[in-house]
Amino acid sequence: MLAAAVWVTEAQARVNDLPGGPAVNQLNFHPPATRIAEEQHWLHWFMLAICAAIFVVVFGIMFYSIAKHRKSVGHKAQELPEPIWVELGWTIVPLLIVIGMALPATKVIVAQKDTSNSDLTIKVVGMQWKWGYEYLKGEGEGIQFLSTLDSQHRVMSDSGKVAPTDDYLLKVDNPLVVPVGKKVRIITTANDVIHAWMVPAFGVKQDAIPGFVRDTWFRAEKIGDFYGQCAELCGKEHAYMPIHVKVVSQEEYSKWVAEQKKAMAAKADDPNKEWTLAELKARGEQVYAANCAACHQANGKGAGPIKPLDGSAIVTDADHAKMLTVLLNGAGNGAMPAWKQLSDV
Ligand code: HEC
Ligand SMILES: [Cu+2]
Repeated sequence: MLAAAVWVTEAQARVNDLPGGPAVNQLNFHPPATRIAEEQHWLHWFMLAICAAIFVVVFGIMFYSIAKHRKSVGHKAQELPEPIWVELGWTIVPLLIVIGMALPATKVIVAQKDTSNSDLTIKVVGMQWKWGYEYLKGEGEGIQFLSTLDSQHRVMSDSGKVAPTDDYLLKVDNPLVVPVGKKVRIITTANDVIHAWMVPAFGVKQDAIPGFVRDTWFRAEKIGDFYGQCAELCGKEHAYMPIHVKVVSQEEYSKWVAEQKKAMAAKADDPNKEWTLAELKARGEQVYAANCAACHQANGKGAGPIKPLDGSAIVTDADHAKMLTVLLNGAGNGAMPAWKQLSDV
């Protein structure tokens, strides 16, 4: 009865399809949300059909011949003439098939690479282990933020007790917001190692390489939420850098930009401000909760190889330069990430 009860409650609390993300028992690609993704689907099935047809014909003839003309029923090996038309035939027909597949594929690849005339340009920076977004051009220019995995999801993953969650490990604090129907150029690069920015519903996957700049683009045709993940093995928390793109209407986008600008203006620190200790503490608590607590724990005690900050000789040292050096450059071969992106305050 206990087992049955567990089974029933588990059946009730099931994971459902995530629109714009993975589906339960998904076999095909994500439903496309851009023209490019649609073309990719078409190419995929087109080529699969050609390959399947060739497979059936070739193996059909082969197995038929093996079975029907086997030695044990009296067939003898035969010397065959090699007429030129056979040689030509089996050279030209495959060539035509290959060309027939390469032409439509090339058309799509060229379209995929055409990042000209974009309405919006966004720089995407891969970091161990989060994404940085910076709106470089178009409406929203100047907006800049980091996008990290929702801390609740990390707690679930760390504890191994995962409640059925449709967007498990795909939820972020700050999604990338873009307007529907606009051409968005994405410029990728990285801070530390190679990452890749991938959103399957858009048919987009682009490596983000330190010291290099690559680009790709998409024009979302549907309003909604779309999900992806880092697609280049980038270290132990590779699975914890999801991508969430929110496609909204033009009006909603303009509203979001206005709000974002206001929030940024409010957050911008007055360089002449004299900070009181209480203000600095409050500010530090926010920064700690958002960036450090995932590893060093909310109580600062750390865990395993993650050194405690509470009582640490480096933290309590009168010479703060030591602590700042760790903070700016990281430590333990990157186990403690570098935090150059934090503001001076
Ligand atoms: C990805 C996990 C991770 C995150 C996030 C993280 N740290 Fe660390 N931190 C570490 C590890 C691991 C060490 C130990 C490094 C070593 O081996 O020396 C460390 C060491 C430190 C030390 C040196 C402690 C000592 O006694 O040597 C300080 C200071 C520190 N971290 C501050 C921070 C602050 C402030 C933040 C947030 C802005 C932060 N860390 C975020 C993993 C992390
Ligand atoms: Cu990555």
